[in-house]
Amino acid sequence: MRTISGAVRTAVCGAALMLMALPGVSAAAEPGGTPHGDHGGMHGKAGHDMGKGEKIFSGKVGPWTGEARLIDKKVQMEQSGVSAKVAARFAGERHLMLFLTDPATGKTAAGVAGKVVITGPDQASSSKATLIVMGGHIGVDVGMPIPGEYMFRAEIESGDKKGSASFSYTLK
Ligand SMILES: [Cu+2]
Repeated sequence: MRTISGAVRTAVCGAALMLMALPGVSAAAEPGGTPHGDHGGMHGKAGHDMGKGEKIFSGKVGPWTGEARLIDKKVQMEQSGVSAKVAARFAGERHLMLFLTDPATGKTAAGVAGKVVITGPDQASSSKATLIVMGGHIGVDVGMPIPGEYMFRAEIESGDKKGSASFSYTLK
């Protein structure tokens, strides 16, 4: 069974999908049907922006205004039209997105980087993942295989600016 330590592994996958999101790199270049190949669509124009998924946090993150959203990847895959078999591979996986804006300009904060520590319902397991820059947000795939409360602590920095936010999500 997958544990939330999977978040570390999927962070690597996030780096791969960043490359895939580059213009000129078509989804056809990916081996079809692999979970990683399916990621491409998620960061395409059609999806994956503010407003997607479920808002699980909004508020100040140091000098920035932040919003965190969680996407159920299995649901998103089902909606994208892939086969039920492919979608089923994403069961228990969520995509965490953190949107940071500069409150003075309302624009997306540039050059932010960060990490997030996720503690699962059993308290014993926690993992730290790097938040990858993905267009208008930073994010990472998170394994959330069992129901219960997950705690997130995000540490964000950009140059000499720093901020952190803690929030939780109860998976039913
Ligand atoms: Cu993302």
